Amino acid sequence: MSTTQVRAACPHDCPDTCAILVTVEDGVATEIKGDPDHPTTAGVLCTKVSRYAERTYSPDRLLYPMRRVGRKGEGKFERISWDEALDAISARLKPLAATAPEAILPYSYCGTMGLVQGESMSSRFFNKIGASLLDRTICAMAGATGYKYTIGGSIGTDLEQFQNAKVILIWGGNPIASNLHFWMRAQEAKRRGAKLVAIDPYRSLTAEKCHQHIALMPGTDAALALGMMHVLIAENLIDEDYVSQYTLGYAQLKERVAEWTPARTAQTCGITEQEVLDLARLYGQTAQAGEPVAIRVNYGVQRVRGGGMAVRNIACLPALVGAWRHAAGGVQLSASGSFPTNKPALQRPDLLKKLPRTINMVTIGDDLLRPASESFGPRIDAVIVYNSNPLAVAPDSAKVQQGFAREDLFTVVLEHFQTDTVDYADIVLPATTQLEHTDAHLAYGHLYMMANNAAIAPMGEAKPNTEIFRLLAARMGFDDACFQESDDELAAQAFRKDDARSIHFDWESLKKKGWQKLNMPDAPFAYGKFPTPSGKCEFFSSSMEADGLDPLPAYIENYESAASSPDLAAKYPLAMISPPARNFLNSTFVNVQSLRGTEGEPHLDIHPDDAATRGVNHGDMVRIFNDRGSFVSKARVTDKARKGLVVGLSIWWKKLAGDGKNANEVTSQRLTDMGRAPTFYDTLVQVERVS
Ligand SMILES: Nc1nc2c(c(=O)[nH]1)N[C@H]1C(S)=C(S)[C@@H](COP(=O)(O)OP(=O)(O)OC[C@H]3O[C@@H](n4cnc5c(=O)[nH]c(N)nc54)[C@H](O)[C@@H]3O)O[C@H]1N2
Ligand SMILES: Nc1nc2c(c(=O)[nH]1)N[C@H]1C(S)=C(S)[C@@H](COP(=O)(O)OP(=O)(O)OC[C@H]3O[C@@H](n4cnc5c(=O)[nH]c(N)nc54)[C@H](O)[C@@H]3O)O[C@H]1N2
Ligand code: SF4
Ligand SMILES: [Mo]
Repeated sequence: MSTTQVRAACPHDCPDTCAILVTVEDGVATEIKGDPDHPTTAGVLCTKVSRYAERTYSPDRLLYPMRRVGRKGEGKFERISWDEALDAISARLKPLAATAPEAILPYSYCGTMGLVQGESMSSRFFNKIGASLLDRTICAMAGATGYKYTIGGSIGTDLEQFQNAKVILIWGGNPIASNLHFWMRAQEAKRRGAKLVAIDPYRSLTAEKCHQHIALMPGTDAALALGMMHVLIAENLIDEDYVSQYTLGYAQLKERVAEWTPARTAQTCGITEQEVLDLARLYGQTAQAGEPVAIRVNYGVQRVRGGGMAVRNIACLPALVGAWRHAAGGVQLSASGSFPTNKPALQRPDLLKKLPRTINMVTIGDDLLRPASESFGPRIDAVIVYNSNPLAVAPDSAKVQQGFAREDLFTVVLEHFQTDTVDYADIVLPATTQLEHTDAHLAYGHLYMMANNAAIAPMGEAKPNTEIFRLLAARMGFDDACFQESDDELAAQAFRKDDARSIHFDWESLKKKGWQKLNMPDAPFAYGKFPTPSGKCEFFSSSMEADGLDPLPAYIENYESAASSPDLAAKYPLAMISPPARNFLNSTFVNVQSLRGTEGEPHLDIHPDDAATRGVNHGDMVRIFNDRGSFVSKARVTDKARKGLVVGLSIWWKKLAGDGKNANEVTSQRLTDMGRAPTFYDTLVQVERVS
């Protein structure tokens, strides 16, 4: 028997990008564990990925190409050969490419975060065609944009420093579920005496384990940050020296936050004045005592109309109190901007003959239903989906479903499993999993470049995304040399070698070692040097002004709230959020029996008072609805959901839910204040018991 150990990296859309050791016995992956030597993984994988072998070897894997034989959505297919599949696809794409290339749309997101199996050969292929570009904004763009205006780029506190912080604000995140290796550091900080505060409308698994939980209403974080700044300034808890040397626009900020008294803040957020005062004092006084105060701000605050502004306001706090002076102070949103990736080399935008239109992945529902017009351009006639499951994850799902059900739409889906989206495909192509292909990774929660080696041979006739696009390129007659490059050749171009941070990047040695930390200072902004236009932390942003936004921190109400839309709130009085369930990763893993078994069935958490007025008892089936649609879940009557809020942990495969629907039936396609991002948690609903 031959036993080897292969170095891999977790491909999932999770900040932690764990280093993995795969034990392979006679060509079969028999054990998957966290690399004990990798500092952030520390030998620990989450429950989901510990089940990666179960997922890879699942009898439900798609193993060969298929062609639809039933109606769209029915999910009936017949096996065909790769040649037949590639011929069928090129036969449909060639005439479109010749006459209206923008009628072709790629639809992809982060099923894998790999730089190679994500957007490399695929982008080359679509650029060569001149297909519509996809605005990949479904997750992080609101916050990234607000953060960029303020700090200059997605760079922040290093994960490996958080255990030394004395105060950690966990703001709009549930790391026990979605950022486990940050939680491990926060726990260590707690053991060393740090105070942990969760800011979250829901008493999540994480909020439950923090010292304090501030349960504000969804979409009011920007106001809380303004109120904190008000108190910090009023009580002289700011670092005058840091502010004068390394920030821009303090005088205007001071004027702006003057109106955000604790009373107004408390009223806006649905919390008490004392909570506002205590939070600002804990943060400011600890900083003034010379101790590191840190913020982990996550995606929960961003999925509302003012999501960009919320992150911007929060990102102002560390500069105000001089927290950046400490390696363990500051704020982490995403580390992705620390990585000097070489995307132009991977994706080859130079292959574009002219700049095509851009379709926002968030509005795919409306856009699939839009006719050709002067302003829109050609109707979308072909969609190639990979690394994504739009039928389950995109908002306003009824529209998405209606769009993909169009008989005249040609849909190709590259997948591991027969997802909700696959059910609407004309041609299905089987893709390899991370155990079966090569990739290079960055991380958005730590600072290591990562390598993934293929551990086992592809299952059935599955092929890596890269190989599928290579074959399609050949079928289309694209003979540019870039369509010949191997996955190793692609991976070798993943990071720039002319950047001080990744100057030591070498693919062959990264493959052997598995991981390599970037060259970065421990405290990135201890002496200012923010990558903003002014080089300072910008309380006042001329770039925002130029982009038609308020240049100062502000509060932007939700589209849907009692304050902003009282008529709507009269019909639909409950705010609904649908954050990640612990055992799923977006809609990935929902079909893994053991993990779905742990989640049980779709639930809706509802406060006892809100349940009582609706005659809803614990365990009742309830219908959650608004003008966009409805779905059914089992009610859990619990004060984990604050009053006025309901929580449906997500993202369920529709077909694995009792009523064939999920939370995105009621979410909207409206976009955020900046970054063109979704507003999943800016949703009002009503709830009723169903018999
Ligand atoms: N297990 C698991 N891990 C995941 C994912 C997953 O699906 N499952 N998804 C991955 C992806 S794609 C992403 S983007 C990240 C997401 O990472 P996080 O942003 O950390 O997501 P959550 O863990 O849901 O934490 C969001 C929290 O924000 C709260 N929240 C909702 N609305 C608001 C609000 O308006 N204000 C505040 N302050 N809080 C609010 C929710 O109640 C929830 O507890 O996680 C990644 N990791
Ligand atoms: N209601 C609600 N909706 C949400 C969210 C929410 O919190 N609430 N969160 C939003 C967020 S943050 C995000 S990031 C999006 C996530 O949306 P998506 O990125 O679409 O994430 P997944 O649902 O995990 O779908 C990824 C798919 O890619 C497939 N895949 C994985 N690896 C490969 C590969 O190598 N090749 C191919 N061809 N396929 C592969 C997986 O099998 C899976 O079906 O959802 C968003 N939708
Ligand atoms: S999903 Fe996140 S925590 Fe789990 S193994 Fe992957 S990177 Fe690590
Ligand atoms: Mo995400």
